[in-house]
Amino acid sequence: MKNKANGFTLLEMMVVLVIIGLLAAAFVGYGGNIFSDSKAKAAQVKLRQLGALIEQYKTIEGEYPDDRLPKGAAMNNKNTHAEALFLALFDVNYSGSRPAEDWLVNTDGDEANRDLTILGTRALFEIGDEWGNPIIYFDSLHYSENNGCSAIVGEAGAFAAADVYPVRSQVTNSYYEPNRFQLVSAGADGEFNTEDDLYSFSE
Ligand SMILES: [Ca+2]
Ligand SMILES: [Ca+2]
Repeated sequence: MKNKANGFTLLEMMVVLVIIGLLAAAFVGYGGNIFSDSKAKAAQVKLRQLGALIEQYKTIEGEYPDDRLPKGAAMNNKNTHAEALFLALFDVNYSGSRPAEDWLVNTDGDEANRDLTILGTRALFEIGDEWGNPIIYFDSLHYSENNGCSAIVGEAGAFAAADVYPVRSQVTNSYYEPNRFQLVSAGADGEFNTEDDLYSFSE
């Protein structure tokens, strides 16, 4: 009897374990949400920072970066609108600020056929979002249903292509940022044209 009074019964142990399990599950769910929310916030901040670099480009060069690749520069027709922005900001003759080099990704793995940037490689990079997918850039001069970009997203070995277009308001049917530019990120799900996509013009 003495031993029993000092210990736990099996039932008491099970109740304690269940409570610990419930607390752990609640914490993981809550913590997980905080984590993905803060990553989405960081991604939105990155779009804003990249937008500021593009505005600086316009101040220096007198126009926004072209979202079309130089003729014959690329070996494929993927990620063109992301690569064109990269080429503009990393151009040898460009004197403004550039994105940090650790922002760069190359999800279609291509190379330019000549030296086009200040970098010591011909890798035709894209500027990547928080999840390593290319940020697609549209110059308002070329907004059109015909000016889409075939974007490559996904982890190594599981790449998928998606067609991305400049975005219109569903209310007015006119393009957002008609005199500036649009930046589009696939968001946390790594897929373009879904609800969690992020835009330079949204809050
Ligand atoms: Ca590329
Ligand atoms: Ca998405």
